[in-house]
Amino acid sequence: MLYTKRTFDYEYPLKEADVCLVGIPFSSTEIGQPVKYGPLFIREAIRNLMGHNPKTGKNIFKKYKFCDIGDVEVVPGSWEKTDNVITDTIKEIFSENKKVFPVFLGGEHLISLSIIRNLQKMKKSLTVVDFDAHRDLLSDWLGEEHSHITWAYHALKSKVDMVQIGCRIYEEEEQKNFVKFKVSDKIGKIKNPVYLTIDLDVLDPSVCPEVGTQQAAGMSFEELKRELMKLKGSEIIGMDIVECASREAETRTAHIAAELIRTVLEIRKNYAH
Ligand SMILES: [Mn+2]
Repeated sequence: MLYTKRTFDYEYPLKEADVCLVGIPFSSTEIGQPVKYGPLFIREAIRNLMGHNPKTGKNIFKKYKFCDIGDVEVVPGSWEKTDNVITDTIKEIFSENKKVFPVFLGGEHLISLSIIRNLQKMKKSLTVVDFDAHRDLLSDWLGEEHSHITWAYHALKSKVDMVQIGCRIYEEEEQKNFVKFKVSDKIGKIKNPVYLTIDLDVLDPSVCPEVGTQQAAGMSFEELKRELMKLKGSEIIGMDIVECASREAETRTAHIAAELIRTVLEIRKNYAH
């Protein structure tokens, strides 16, 4: 008998899993706090997560089969090489299991660009629902195209629809791009498959203090949950949680991240397996 501790009490092989965790500890274009330990400490918080939610009566650990495939081997300093590695990993995941729901743990927000481009190729139409204090809609930053504050601009150029919630500071160029690409700031009825990306800085720094770039006057946890509830009935095909800058275990930011994963898994349309 093996007595070992993993992220989930029981882990299924990827082939059989409903949900898989994928860490992407990329932290190379960050201006503020480094975020490379996000996956490590969010995993630690998931280990402490209770499955049963007394408010909803649901228990995600009974409903879903989980697996944790570990961290993608990122190439520090090279977005192009890291993008290739993420692309290969995503292809491999879906060739093993077409229906698995991937939960990506960042890492900086730029990782979402790679994920979105890959999902868009697979799905043809895709709506990205982006929770973030920032629009990330600059075309470049100091001459560099690929950055955690330009990813959304480049995602829009690959023809996805986008909804941005919680943005509270942006440059004039970002506002122009917001209008030009017809980004919405409300979650309405979404017919396309949805990819959800949550930058933890959407929450107020009093709720999530350890993030790449703090921004005052953010959402409360309850406000964010209410917005997420509007996705009930949408076909959410994957998600990420990015910009967790925790540097030790048991921080409130990592615990909030774990709780958000639970919230999304509870509201997914195909909850009842
Ligand atoms: Mn962001």
